Amino acid sequence: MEEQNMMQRFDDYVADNKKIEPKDWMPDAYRKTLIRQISQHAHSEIVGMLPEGNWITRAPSLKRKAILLAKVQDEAGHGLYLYSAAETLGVERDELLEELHDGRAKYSSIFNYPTINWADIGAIGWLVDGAAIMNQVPLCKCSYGPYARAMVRVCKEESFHQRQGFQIMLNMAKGTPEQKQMAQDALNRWWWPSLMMFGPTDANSPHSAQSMKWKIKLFSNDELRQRFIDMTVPQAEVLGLTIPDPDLKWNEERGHYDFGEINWDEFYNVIKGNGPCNKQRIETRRKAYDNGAWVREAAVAHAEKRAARRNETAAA
Ligand code: BYC
Repeated sequence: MEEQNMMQRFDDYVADNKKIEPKDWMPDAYRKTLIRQISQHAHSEIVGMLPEGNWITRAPSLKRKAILLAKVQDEAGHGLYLYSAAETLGVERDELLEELHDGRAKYSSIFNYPTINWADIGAIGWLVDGAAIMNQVPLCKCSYGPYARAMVRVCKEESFHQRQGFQIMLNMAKGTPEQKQMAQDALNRWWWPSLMMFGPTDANSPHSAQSMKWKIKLFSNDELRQRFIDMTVPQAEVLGLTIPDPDLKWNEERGHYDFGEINWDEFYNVIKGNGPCNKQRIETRRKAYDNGAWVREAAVAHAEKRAARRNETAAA
């Protein structure tokens, strides 16, 4: 009976768009889904630092270096807010990182592609952060309070990231013919993987229906993908670049762009661990974790010393 009442209260909260908070009762499956999604999101942020971090030392000017450094630091910050939000659900950060390191937890497919030249940094900011914003703005209104609140700041920072990427693309697209060609080549390589970021089609998305009932997801994978395409095509026109999809066409009746078939075999292959950079990404994260052990130990020792000192002062 008690459980039934709690379930009723939970359902009413979700229906009324009230936030579920860490100490509120919640169904086990809701908690598990949130831990899965928030931790995968956190992993995506910290793995997402790697393709761009690769270009900090090679950015073409001091100004670009400073901007890129700030962006990559922002992604680390996003990871921290998200791991903290996951911890409110009763998991330990170390457990989550272990799952990333041993391949049990996923992270966004997009970060398994290489950044081979400077235009890729523009394409990531423009397309990858653009897709991230499209997916994450609705999460600011999701039903779980700590996740929703973390997303507010993340989204503000992502919109700065998107603009810096677009500006790199604009500079290159309006530059020399070689620079324009580099920008086009980056668009060719990042377009389809960016569309895959939204996840499988609704018909093939096992978690969507339940997550939408719980208002963790407010829009489906296909809805958000379509919105992203509709927003991005006019931006490519401003850049004077061509989206690498011969089937892309405005559909007056639908009021949306029609687009070509996504290569789902490629998507599933990448999320199974067989993309161009999966092994390298996990290896780099593992090394970073191991090399950072002394920092974590020092921080704990420092906190213990301070607590002991506080106790001594209080006892005196
Ligand atoms: N890559 O039933 P579905 C960023 C998995 S960070 C890998 O639709 P769901 C940024 C999915 O996890 C970007 N895996 O699932 C950072 C599930 O697998 P499991 C990250 C994917 O959860 C730094 C299975 O496929 N954003 O933008 O309802 C620099 C079935 O899918 C992908 C977030 O994490 C994928 N693309 O919907 C710059 C946002 N897609 O768990 C930028 C929060 C699906 O059953 N997450 N899978 O083994 C979400 O909104 C949702 O989790 C998703 C997937 C839309 C991604």
